[in-house]
Amino acid sequence: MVKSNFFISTAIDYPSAKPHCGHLYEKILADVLARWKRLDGFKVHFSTGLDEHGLKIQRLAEKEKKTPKEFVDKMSKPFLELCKIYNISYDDFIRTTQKRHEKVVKNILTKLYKNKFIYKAYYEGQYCVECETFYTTKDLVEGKCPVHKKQTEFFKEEGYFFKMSYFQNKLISYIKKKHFIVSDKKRNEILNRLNEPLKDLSITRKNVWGLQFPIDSKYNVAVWTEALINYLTTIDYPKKKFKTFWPGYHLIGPDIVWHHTIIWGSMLMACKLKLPLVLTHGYINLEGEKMSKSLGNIIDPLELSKKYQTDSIRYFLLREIQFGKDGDFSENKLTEKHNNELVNDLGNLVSRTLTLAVKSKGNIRGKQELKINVNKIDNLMQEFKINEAIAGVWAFIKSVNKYVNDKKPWELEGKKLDNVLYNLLESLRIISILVSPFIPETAEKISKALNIKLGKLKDCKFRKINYKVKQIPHLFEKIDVPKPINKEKNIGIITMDKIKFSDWQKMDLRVGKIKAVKDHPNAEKLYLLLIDIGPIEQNIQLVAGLKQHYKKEELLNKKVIVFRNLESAVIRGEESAGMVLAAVKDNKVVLITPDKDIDIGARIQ
Ligand code: ME8
Repeated sequence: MVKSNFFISTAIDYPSAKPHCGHLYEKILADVLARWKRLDGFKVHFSTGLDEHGLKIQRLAEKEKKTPKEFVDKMSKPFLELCKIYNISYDDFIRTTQKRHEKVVKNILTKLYKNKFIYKAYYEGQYCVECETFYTTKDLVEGKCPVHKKQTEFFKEEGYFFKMSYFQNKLISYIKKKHFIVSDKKRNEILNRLNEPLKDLSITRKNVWGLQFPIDSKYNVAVWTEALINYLTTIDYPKKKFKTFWPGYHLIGPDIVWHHTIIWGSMLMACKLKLPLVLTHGYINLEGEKMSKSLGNIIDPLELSKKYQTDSIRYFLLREIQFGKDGDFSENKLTEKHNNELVNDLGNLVSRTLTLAVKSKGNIRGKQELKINVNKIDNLMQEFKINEAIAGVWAFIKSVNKYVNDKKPWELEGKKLDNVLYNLLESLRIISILVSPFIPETAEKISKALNIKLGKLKDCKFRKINYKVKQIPHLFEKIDVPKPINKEKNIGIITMDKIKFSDWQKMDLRVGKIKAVKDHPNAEKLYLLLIDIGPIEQNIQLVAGLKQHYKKEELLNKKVIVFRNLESAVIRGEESAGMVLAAVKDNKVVLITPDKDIDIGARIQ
């Protein structure tokens, strides 16, 4: 019997580059929530997919000399592969270039037009191509996009607008009264932004890759306006599936809450449709900075899956990071969780239980001696406290391991042994159900070893079962703790046959003085240094990764050693004509400064 219906969606990703661990994290979270609801007897619709229109895609396709459609067809592949490899149990993978989406977009926009919420006017503003979003000058941080820290572009054009401003008060009172934005922090952030007058939304673009605007064929629909409608496309709006599943939960990252609450909320209000629930997770960071294609600091989850079991990666992300909070990606922590909790706690329990059980003659009977509070775990899952729910399951696994140690079944025989085995096998059966949303492959392996079909939440009770157990290979193998990436190398001794004096002389190392320090316009961690290297060449520009180590004023007028004749390079759009020498220890960078008396331009000999 179906308990109720549950619709969960992820954001649809831009296929502008390969997926990264942030995309993976969102899909795993949604997958876990979908799987848990299925275990609980709900009818589930879980959608994920790709946001395939917009200027960003158009420009990337041009660069590769492909049509935008050819480009997204190619780029969709790793996203589909990601879902397959990581066992993302979606019911629908939507791509906004599919015909079915065009129909629903047309339906919704025509409705907005008929309800008199669309008009024509001029728009001018700063546009971030990375977020495909207009910003007011006030929103910009030091003149750049607040999310991507990139230079915005100025656009002015005539186009169509959606009367979003009309919904300002309705949105404020809805957000205050209803369970709409699940995170309190995000709810307050949005309410704060709504203290300022809400502007109308530009919903069309000219000559930009997108769906045709149904009201005026000279225009295309702006990518966000159309992308949000994917949530209705995936449930066949306005047909039966829509009636079954709407409204659902939108699981998204922190950077797109405004789009999903204010833009989407007002569009839905204008169509007289119910509003969904908006659920936000945190960022996956790398060394404290958001992992993102545009910042270029990504971990490729497809590469990662060649090194670690996907269940170990899923487990690490879910167990280590508190839902709603940011978390750092760390291979060391992943390995630690794998070795301690998957190999030692779960893997060993399964292997020692199966070893004992295969020797038994079957028809194992006993009395329940172990306890688990499934309701408590279920309540944690209802509150999206996924890491605490896993901790609850692991507390049970640890208690079963302790039970084995206390009972010493290898010293027992007959009914006493049967009793312990009964408790162990029933515990394993319940564990296989409870871990299945988090580590689905492992759960399947356990249930196959027990020779039973994976059960549902209602089956998490001790009962009488006739087991025909099979031994299986170890679920997890221990892995070595990865070596730190910045491990210092022992350079070794150089003999005169390996390096010639003339080689050393080829390096033009000079004393220079920093005359000016500016932020690199396109990179968060970099400075542009203007360095005086003496009367012959005078000032040269270098790009230096010193921002995390020095304030601008600490660098100004500092004497440094410049590696002058290193081939110059363009780093994120800025020329760098050499390098400054520095000593590095434990990720701390300290510039090598020559004695004050030495002249600028002097060569290091
Ligand atoms: O925003 N950690 O696409 P997108 C966690 N197409 N989540 C992250 C992340 C990180 N480091 N980086 C990105 C878009 N995300 C639009 C969505 S929906 C109608 C349109 C999350 O590819 C991000 O917050 O830039 C978003 O929820 C999802 O990945 C897709 O990001």
